[in-house]
Amino acid sequence: METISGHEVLRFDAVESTNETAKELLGEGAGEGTVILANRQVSGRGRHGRAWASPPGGLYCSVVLAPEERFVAMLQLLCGMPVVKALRHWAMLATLKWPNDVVFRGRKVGGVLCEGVYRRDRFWVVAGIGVNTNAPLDRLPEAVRGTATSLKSETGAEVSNDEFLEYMLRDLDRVYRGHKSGGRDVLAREYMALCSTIRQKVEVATPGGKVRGTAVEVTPLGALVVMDESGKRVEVADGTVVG
Ligand code: BT5
Repeated sequence: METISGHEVLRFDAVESTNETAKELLGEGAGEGTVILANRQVSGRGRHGRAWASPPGGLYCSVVLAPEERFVAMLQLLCGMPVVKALRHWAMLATLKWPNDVVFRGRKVGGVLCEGVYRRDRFWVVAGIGVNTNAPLDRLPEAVRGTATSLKSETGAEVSNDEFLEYMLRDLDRVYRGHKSGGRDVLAREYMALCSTIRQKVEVATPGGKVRGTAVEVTPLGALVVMDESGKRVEVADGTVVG
């Protein structure tokens, strides 16, 4: 056990999924700020039941947060910002693809899976973050390889996952504190500045069908606003940008 930037970091070699470990530990008394870190995941998860390939070399962590439930959608988006900031610090000009894919030249380098859970009579969010820092691309499944990249393959330099985590957690602290104290409008603007989906023509797959148009903004509650072909503003709360 040790502490990075005020967080308690619990380290594991292999877990099924750091999000699952975090949820188990929440049941056993873990609290806000606990970080679960693993060298690899046997069944790392993405959003909507998708998988997250987690070979050794990448960074796989989950952070326990305790936000107000009604602001969770925006918090999910904001959790991608520290990843982008850290990648930029290590010379990779990554951006966010709404909601929280981390991409570089159209290839995915990281992702965030936030899950809300009730434990010990209150609501928590487990923010799972995966980054291909030094993950060897040839260890990713073939279907993913063509659309993925890593910090190491783009910059040629191996980064210390501990240093990367520390940088990320420090920025997450800042974002999380701002979010809790009501600075959500400012953070939404900061998010938009890092988000390459804004001003793009997009096709968004949503639970209610496809939405096509131009992405114009992200609301302080985290929805993507798309101006469709007829000029109507459509707010998309949950979805995946497919084109
Ligand atoms: C995400 O889902 O991008 C969220 C990924 C979150 C992973 C972290 S790791 C720590 C924590 N514990 C977990 O179990 N999960 C979190 P989504 O937007 O659904 O993207 C998933 C898609 O990304 C897959 O369907 C693949 O196409 C692609 N993909 C999977 N593994 C990848 C990888 N390592 N690098 C790049 N792309 C990948």
